[in-house]
Amino acid sequence: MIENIERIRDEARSQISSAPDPHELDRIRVHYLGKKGLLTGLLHQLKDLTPDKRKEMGAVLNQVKSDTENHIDRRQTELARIEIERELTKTPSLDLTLPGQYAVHLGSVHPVNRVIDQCVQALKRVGYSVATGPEVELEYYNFEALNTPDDHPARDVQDTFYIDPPVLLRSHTSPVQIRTMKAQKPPVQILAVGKVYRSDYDLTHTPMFHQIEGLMVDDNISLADLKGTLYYLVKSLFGARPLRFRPSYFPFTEPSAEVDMQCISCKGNGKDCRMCKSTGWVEIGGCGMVHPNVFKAVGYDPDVTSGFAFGMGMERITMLKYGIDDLRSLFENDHRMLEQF
Ligand code: 2U9
Repeated sequence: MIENIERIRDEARSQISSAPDPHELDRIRVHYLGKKGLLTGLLHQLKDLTPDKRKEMGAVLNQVKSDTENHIDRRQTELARIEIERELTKTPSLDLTLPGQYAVHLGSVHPVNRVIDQCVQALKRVGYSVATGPEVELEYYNFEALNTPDDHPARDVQDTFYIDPPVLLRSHTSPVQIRTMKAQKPPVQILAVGKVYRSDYDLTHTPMFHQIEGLMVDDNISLADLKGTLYYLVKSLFGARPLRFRPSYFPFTEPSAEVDMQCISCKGNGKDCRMCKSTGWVEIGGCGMVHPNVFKAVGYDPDVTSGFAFGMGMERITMLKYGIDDLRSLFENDHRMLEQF
């Protein structure tokens, strides 16, 4: 029996050492050590031996079995290493010059943010700094401190999103200026930039849009300062353009005006012009001198302090600047549209 064991051991060793892959190695393991394997078969034959012989042969057989298992483990590790080495030395292992499988869409600044950045940069150059405030506001800062009476239509639930009165979503960025003025004395020269919310949805209105508002407060601030600032801002966005100030009404400014810019598409002649509906002018925002009641609400003396304010909707300015005629395209985030900017 011993010769038989040694022959099987040597044969197993040689086969294990030359096993070319893990699959073949497994086949060899089953052949010798499996339930019906050669070494397992010899173990079963032990029962036919005398007790002394069974003990002796049993010890030899167990040693051979354990040696064979160890041999298989070592060959398995070796084959795994050979496989890794083969992968690493493949030429070329990884061709970095191959084109990717998918087109990579690079992000870009949204056109609305681009225009906001342009406004902010232009106005920072003439002394403004950006102030911020909450989008979830109180009626007091959004309306009351801005001289907007209780029965003003803007306060209606039809126009303003109330969360739980007096808590609402700000309908303009003006509460930022109220908070800033309450916290500091004149002079004040700030921009309030950000999202505002109005219950309005049609082809030209969205329930959320972006505003930029400017406020300049000091002694002797005049309507001429306001006009000069707006001419400057328009020049930096569109190039020098004629402006038109149409008298208007806002609760927080007096006098108040709506601001029109000569149409950049038809240059003001209005001929078959879609941009200005053939009027020669496009509305770009509103403005005015800060109402004395607003100064009183923030603790400034309206007899010594004066100031101007203006406001613009950024989606509208973006559409004018880039000739976009569908407001919805600014909200769809379609790559084909955004990649053009
Ligand atoms: C304070 C005092 C006055 C900001 C102003 C406008 C006129 C205006 C509109 C433009 C288009 C809103 O986005 S829009 O619909 N804005 O017409 N905004 S004056 O006046 C202020 C602001 C803050 C303390």
